[in-house]
Amino acid sequence: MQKLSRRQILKAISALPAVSPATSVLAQASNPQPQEWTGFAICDSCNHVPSCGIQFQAQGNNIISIQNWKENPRHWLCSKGMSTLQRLYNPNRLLYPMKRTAPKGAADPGWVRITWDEAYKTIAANMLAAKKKYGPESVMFYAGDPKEPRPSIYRLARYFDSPTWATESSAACRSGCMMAEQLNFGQPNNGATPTKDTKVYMIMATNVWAQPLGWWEAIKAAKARGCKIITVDTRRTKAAEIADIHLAPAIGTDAALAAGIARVLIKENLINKPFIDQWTHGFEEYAKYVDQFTPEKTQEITGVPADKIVAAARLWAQGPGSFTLTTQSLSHNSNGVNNTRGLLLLPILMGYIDIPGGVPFGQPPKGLSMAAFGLHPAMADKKWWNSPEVKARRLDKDELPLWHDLQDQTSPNNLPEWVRDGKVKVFCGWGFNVNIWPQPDVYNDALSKLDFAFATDYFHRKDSHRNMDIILPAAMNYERHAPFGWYGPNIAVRKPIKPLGEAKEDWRIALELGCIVDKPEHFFDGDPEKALDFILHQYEGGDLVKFRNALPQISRIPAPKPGFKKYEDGRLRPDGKPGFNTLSGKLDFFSDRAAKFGYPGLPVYKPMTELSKDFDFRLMNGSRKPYITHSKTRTDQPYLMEIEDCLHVNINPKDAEARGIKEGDTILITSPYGGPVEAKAVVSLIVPVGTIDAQYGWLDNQNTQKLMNRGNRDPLSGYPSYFENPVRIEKKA
Ligand SMILES: Nc1nc2c(c(=O)[nH]1)N[C@H]1C(S)=C(S)[C@@H](COP(=O)(O)OP(=O)(O)OC[C@H]3O[C@@H](n4cnc5c(=O)[nH]c(N)nc54)[C@H](O)[C@@H]3O)O[C@H]1N2
Ligand SMILES: Nc1nc2c(c(=O)[nH]1)N[C@H]1C(S)=C(S)[C@@H](COP(=O)(O)OP(=O)(O)OC[C@H]3O[C@@H](n4cnc5c(=O)[nH]c(N)nc54)[C@H](O)[C@@H]3O)O[C@H]1N2
Ligand SMILES: [Mo]
Repeated sequence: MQKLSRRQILKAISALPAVSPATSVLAQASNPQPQEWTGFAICDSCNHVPSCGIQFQAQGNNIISIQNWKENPRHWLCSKGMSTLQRLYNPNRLLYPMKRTAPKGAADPGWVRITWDEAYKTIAANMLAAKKKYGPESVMFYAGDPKEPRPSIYRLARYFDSPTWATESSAACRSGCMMAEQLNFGQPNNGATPTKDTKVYMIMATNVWAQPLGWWEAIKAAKARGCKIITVDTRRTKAAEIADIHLAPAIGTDAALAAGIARVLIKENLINKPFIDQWTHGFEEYAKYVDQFTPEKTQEITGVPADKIVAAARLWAQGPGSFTLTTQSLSHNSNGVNNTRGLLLLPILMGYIDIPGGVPFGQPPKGLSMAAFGLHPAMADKKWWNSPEVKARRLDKDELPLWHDLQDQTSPNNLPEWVRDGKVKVFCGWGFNVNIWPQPDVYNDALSKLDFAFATDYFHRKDSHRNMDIILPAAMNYERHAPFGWYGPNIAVRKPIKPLGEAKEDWRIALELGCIVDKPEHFFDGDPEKALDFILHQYEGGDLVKFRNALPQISRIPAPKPGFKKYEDGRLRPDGKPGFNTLSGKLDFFSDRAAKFGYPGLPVYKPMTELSKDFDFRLMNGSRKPYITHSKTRTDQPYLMEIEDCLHVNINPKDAEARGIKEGDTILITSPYGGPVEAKAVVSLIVPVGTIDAQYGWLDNQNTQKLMNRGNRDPLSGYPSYFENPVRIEKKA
């Protein structure tokens, strides 16, 4: 894609009708000035769903300014949110459907503009042909990190009768941690911000810069109230610096660290034995397992000093305690799910479960699921997804049996093998980024061998779209109705502008396609507003128009009353029995579900790939920065490029000195699997000796995904081990 300077962007923005002074004078002569009005949108720059509210001023269909939507529970805008107007009015936007005219493999696909009618007809014909010839499973539906389109694609896949539905969350992201939560707690639970009753708080590998800004304010306020903080993070981040105790385990050693802390708690009789006896399963086995993790042995494995392990255990016992685990990185190593499970046993050992100041078990309004951003069972038809007949047709059934059991999204990490074996023939993508994967060329090669592929996106992406047959222009956050923002029982509906060019909302694209390949009555006649209204009407008083008329106020839908110890009276289980939603009905130290599929029942420690003489550094490939999101906030929002315009890698001062590397030097990173990748060195204490960290999402000779071992995955989740890579570094001559 063409690179744009900030000046070029500003020039292009000012050339848009009604923003340019020259046009507006002309317009005034013939037409009255377009009316000014206030609109409401939801930011999607980091996809920390549900995301932050934006209020904007528009004149006619042009947005002239944005500001915080102060009635929205999430109303702090960060640098990424602030620069979304540059993305909206970026002259490189994809605004029309395009089809390729050159064969796959050609250097230039030869994109030409087509009508929506031609695009839909071609796509539908290919989907239906593959369904008839190879079965519905051969048509794969995929959504990238964009969470917002997902409910409509779920529905499309369901009525198309294809369970081959995957997302970036089934390839990577947080569902690995969520699996750990499901195994220990029986349901997703990534903790909560500390309340006034919280005496000790554990930040588990969660990056401040990856959180909505309000989270950090809550941590600072808790600290000021006297709440003690323990941060478990390999790097010395802001969250580590605010901590009373910072535990910095080597990558992928958290199960050992947790076992070491658990051993101290048990030996010093600090655990909550009555709670454990009544509400947990497998404690005796876990206690026996952790006995080998003496503070000294735990130090040897994790690098965390033995006295800090003991001090952390004693501090943790001074609860009530709670935690945040919104991280993805903890689950992105070859023992990721078990490392996460290990840490998640610490609140269970103390009985900090659903008590004031402890770990709440939230009860969202019935049916609303955080993971899918407003996805409602009535919209998704969860019964269909979870039926044995549909589950049996999943392509990941034998590869990842535990994942398959717990999740309704298919893991797509074996896409190349499925294409090779003729299992997938057509690819339908919304916001698809081939560079989320280790060795992206392997995936691109597979895409080139499909019968047909299309993707919707804000921009044309040279890597991801190289093997697409059609690309479709997606409307941006300011231009769409769907989905609504959801914050507990609070619902934020939008008041958008009309899409620029011929862009369409993702929901509209999925629903309109559904009308063609299936029946309009299943797809709200292709209208996203009707779909939203349908979801809202599942609740007493829910109504799209009513909620929109109430803006800027946020509307509320009925939700269960909050309360504590919900496990005592059956509020956590669908069958209404006391306990938790695991196979044992209790909180699981030992997971019968994991054991049922041949995995260890306990969250065991397993060593990471060893470093060697030739590859003597560990590369953490993907730590978040405040102004970068994945692959997308580069030339899309050029203001952010001014802050950082190429791949930067942190290196510890000791390592830098030993290698004669200075701040700003160009370094080359090589692994057994690829490289060299070029980066600028930042000499910083944020990383420990022997470890460097990078962002992913930079392209070409800065693309760190080429350094990864595609075969090294967590056997429970199938997730790639983004944070575990042995590499070599050298200063570029
Ligand atoms: N090495 C390494 N790899 C990783 C990770 C890591 O930490 N390290 N993290 C993993 C994680 S957690 C994630 S979430 C993924 C990132 O997931 P990706 O899927 O790479 O996410 P993005 O780069 O945000 O977006 C992908 C594409 O969607 C387009 N897009 C954005 N919003 C929309 C929309 O609303 N509609 C449409 N149609 N298109 C849209 C963007 O323009 C972009 O081309 O990467 C994973 N890969
Ligand atoms: N600005 C910004 N915000 C984002 C995103 C973005 O790209 N940019 N992406 C969004 C998405 S999709 C996601 S999934 C989240 C990700 O959010 P996070 O996972 O919180 O962010 P990361 O920086 O990848 O990792 C968090 C921390 O884990 C530590 N860590 C890594 N490996 C280990 C380990 O093995 N053990 C321990 N103890 N610590 C470890 C890292 O040092 C890092 O500080 O952020 C979301 N928010
Ligand atoms: Mo993610």
